[in-house]
Amino acid sequence: MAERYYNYIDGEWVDAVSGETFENRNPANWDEVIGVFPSSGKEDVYRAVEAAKKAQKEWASLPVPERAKILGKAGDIMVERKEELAKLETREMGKILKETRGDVQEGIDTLYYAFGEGRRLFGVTTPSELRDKIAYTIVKPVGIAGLITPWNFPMAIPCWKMVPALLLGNTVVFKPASDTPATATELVKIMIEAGVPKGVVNIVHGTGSRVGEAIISHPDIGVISFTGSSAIGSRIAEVAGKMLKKVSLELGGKNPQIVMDDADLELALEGVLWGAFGTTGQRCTATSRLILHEPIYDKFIEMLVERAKQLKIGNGLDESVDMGPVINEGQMNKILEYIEIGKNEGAKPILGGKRYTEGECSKGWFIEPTIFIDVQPEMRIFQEEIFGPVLSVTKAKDFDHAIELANNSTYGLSSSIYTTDLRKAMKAIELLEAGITYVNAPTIGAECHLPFGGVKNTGNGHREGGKWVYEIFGEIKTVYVDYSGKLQKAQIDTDLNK
Ligand code: UN1
Repeated sequence: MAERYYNYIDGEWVDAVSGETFENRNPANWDEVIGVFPSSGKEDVYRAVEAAKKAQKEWASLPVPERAKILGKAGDIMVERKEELAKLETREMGKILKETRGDVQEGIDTLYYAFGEGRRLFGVTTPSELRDKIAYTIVKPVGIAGLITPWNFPMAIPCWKMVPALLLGNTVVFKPASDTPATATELVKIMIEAGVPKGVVNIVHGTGSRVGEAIISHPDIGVISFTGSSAIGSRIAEVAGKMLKKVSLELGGKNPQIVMDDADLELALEGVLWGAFGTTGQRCTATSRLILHEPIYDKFIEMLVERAKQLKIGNGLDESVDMGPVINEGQMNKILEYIEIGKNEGAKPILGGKRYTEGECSKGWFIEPTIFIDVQPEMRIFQEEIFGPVLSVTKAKDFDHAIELANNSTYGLSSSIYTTDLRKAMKAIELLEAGITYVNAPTIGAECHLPFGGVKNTGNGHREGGKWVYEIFGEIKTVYVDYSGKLQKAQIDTDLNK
């Protein structure tokens, strides 16, 4: 029997008002049902918002270090449960255990970061232009945060959002991806066990079109944080923007790795294998474009194919496997469609390209690591996010051309250059249009205490991670204290031109 899961609203585990449910299955073995979840609608979201509203003032009135203590405790619980959570995550999402352990670890790191930040949350103190007056800033919560999270990092990304939201004193209505609702539920259970009071964290399961829409259009939700596709992000910006909510969007990527002829080719090879085929290519930071300097083009492709064809595909619970399935049948078909598009556009497929159905893999949604060479910038497989194990390789005449190719994208999340020439590395850092640039490292692997986000259509200017995420979930209050005992007129009493 599959486990039965519920929404958590106002401190109670409850079904959807409609009583409808949906199943969540293992992408490596579609026969295995992980759990049955409430398929919620607008009325469930409205109940969750009501609960979040009721709980918010009390929660915000706690001293920040008190809230931080609860988050630190959640970190301790997650440490204890790390292995079990990683296994659940691999079963529901497919990526290999090594990676799901990393995903849970990122959740832990985010919780411990918040634990420390609870005793900082520094503002600015600055002299006033007037005598006997002081000016400084404090940060207040927005109120209720609506969190809509993707399936590719089922623990880390919900933590990136929920943890800072809570630390600042917001209450939360959380809609996880319907492909990974079990891991999300475990996060909520951990928060409860750590001592988060009722109504502070509410989880509502269901589809984007019903639950997501209800969240983004609810007038009482003041801030929306979303990670997912640019198409949905743009829809959220439209609805929430019109209602003047704060909106943070972390969207698509088409991340390039450049390899120059002076690079350590072995290192660059390890980098691209990890960047392109780690998480089965399903990261918004995944390396989906490889830009090779002409003199090493043929040699590097040979090295790459040799290694990529050895990647072991299979169930992520098997420690010897390198690459798990893609998330569901729909995604698999979309990726296979892109592979057809690439062939029709005239790119040359040199590895993979097919669904993989050997042995047990016939029960799941597996795709071979796929490499196209001779990819031109006008092709769709160069421009569009595929979100699967498909790498497009393009030749660059020289350094300037490599940068030009890398920047030929509507996205700008991550980027990477492999070179041993300091001048080229520094120039690339300056010129690459991306929120993140790695030097001699792959495009994936952001650390939770640094800003995470991108330029162009990758987002709307916000950064998650570190202290920067606190700008999303906080409202800054500027405080002026005048202790002169008289009316002082800024800009008038201080006119320096007088
Ligand atoms: C994402 O795919 O949405 O830097 C985020 C990385 C991960 C985050 C990916 N830590 O690859």
